[in-house]
Amino acid sequence: MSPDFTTTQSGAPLASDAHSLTTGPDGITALHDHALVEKLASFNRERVPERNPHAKGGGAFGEFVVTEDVSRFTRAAVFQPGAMSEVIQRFSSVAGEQGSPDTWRDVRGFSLRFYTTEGNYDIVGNNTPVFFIRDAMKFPDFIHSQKRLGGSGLRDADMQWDFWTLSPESAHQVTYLMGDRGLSKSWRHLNGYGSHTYQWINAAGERFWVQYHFHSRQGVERLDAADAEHLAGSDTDFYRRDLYDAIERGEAPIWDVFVQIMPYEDAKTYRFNPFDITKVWPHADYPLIKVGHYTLNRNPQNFFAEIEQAAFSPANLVPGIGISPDKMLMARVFSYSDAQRYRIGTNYNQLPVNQPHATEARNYQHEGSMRYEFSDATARVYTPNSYGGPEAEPARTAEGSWETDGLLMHAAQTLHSEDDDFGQAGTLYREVFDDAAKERLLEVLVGQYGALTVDRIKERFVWYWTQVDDGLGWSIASAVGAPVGAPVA
Ligand code: HDE
Repeated sequence: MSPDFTTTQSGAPLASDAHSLTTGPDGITALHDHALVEKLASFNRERVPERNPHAKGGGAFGEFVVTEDVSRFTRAAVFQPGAMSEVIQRFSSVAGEQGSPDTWRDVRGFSLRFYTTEGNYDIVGNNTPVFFIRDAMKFPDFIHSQKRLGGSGLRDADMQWDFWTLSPESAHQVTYLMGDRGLSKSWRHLNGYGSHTYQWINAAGERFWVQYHFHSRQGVERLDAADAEHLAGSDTDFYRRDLYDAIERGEAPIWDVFVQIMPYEDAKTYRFNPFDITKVWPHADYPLIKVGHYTLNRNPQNFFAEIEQAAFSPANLVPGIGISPDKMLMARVFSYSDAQRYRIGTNYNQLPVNQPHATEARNYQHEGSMRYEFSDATARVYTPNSYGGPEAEPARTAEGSWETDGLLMHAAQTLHSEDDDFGQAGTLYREVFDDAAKERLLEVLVGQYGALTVDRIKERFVWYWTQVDDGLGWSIASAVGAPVGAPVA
């Protein structure tokens, strides 16, 4: 008898792997065929809700090592000289569903978790340093406009450009998206960014504002639009396969980790609002400072358990690192854990991929759906207690902080001297894109215009790009035979 005989989920041997219980070979199926009912019921429950957005992705594990000394800026254990931490990274597309082609033009998600000795630290960023909007109130509308029409269930260029051109703060990110970054050669060939401003706190309690940059040692390479279109049909999992195969071949991809540091006081008077996620901090003002590098060298053993159930959250912070008064970031700190409770379940943090790996979780939360971890019978389930249970030690936390005061209101952010919606988009186009990249952008935009069917959106499209750069707007208008002028509405 084989030791590997199949069983029900409660361990009893199965009578058959292939035949259900019937009255004779051709008769009716018995409802009390528990093995069949259990097998079909399990199958019906295989899918958990996909992420909304960032549904299609893939990832791997690896190691981060700190090669430089940035201890003057943060006391976080993960960034102390010589520290090594296990990491997991997930890359993703934003708008497409789980089965969507990897090579559709999109921003790419860049989620990184450090399993540190002080708890899990997640940086949930993108392959662009900015974002489409600057207030979380607009986020569901933005994502709706990029997904599918309510009626037909189809994706729709009018809907996308309607939202973008009515939200001019999107211009910087849309310039990235329509440029070469919208079609990377692979996940290995893109840079990542924390995108928001975060706070670092050093051992003396001094505070700094910080932005993260992750530079691919594989180089930043783009995919030709024609190749991407072909791949979208012939190999929908092109990026997922590329990463998996590279790691299996022993070609572990590496990213160098840098930060920009802004002294705490500079934020008040800097020429841009430094907490506005639609802006970058020019390197001339705040140069890149090297921290270390990480390597992705281990593929998941099980895609569902370790990648699909990986629950990243900007709320996963560690001592010496905090958030900033960026309205998007403050909302994300709430939103992600909420998404995981719905998507995976109340106790999602107990799953092996989400547990702390280099320390342990200790608190008085207990029970709830699918709870399987528990303390010994003498442990108290409340605090304070007089039985020696764990207690908070505030000195360990080194939380972020800033002064805040004011009337409660719904308002746009405070403007600094050079704050506007189009300035940095224009700089990106004129000073960062070379002539060939400018040509490719024009070609993409002319193609996008061609997919529009509504006149007022077409008008706003030309106006929007004229605001980014006059010459670009005129080039689009002359290529598509449209007038240049202020949009009707
Ligand atoms: Fe996300 N985002 N997001 N996002 N996001 C999600 O979280 C959300 C934003 C990003 O690999 C969701 O677990 C809000 C900026 C990545 O698992 C959801 C706002 C940036 C991923 C969510 C933003 C991102 C997500 C979907 C505006 C880059 C994939 C399921 C305040 C800096 C994470 C989930 C992974 C995923 C909400 C804006 C990047 C719905 C409310 C800005 C890389 O909770």
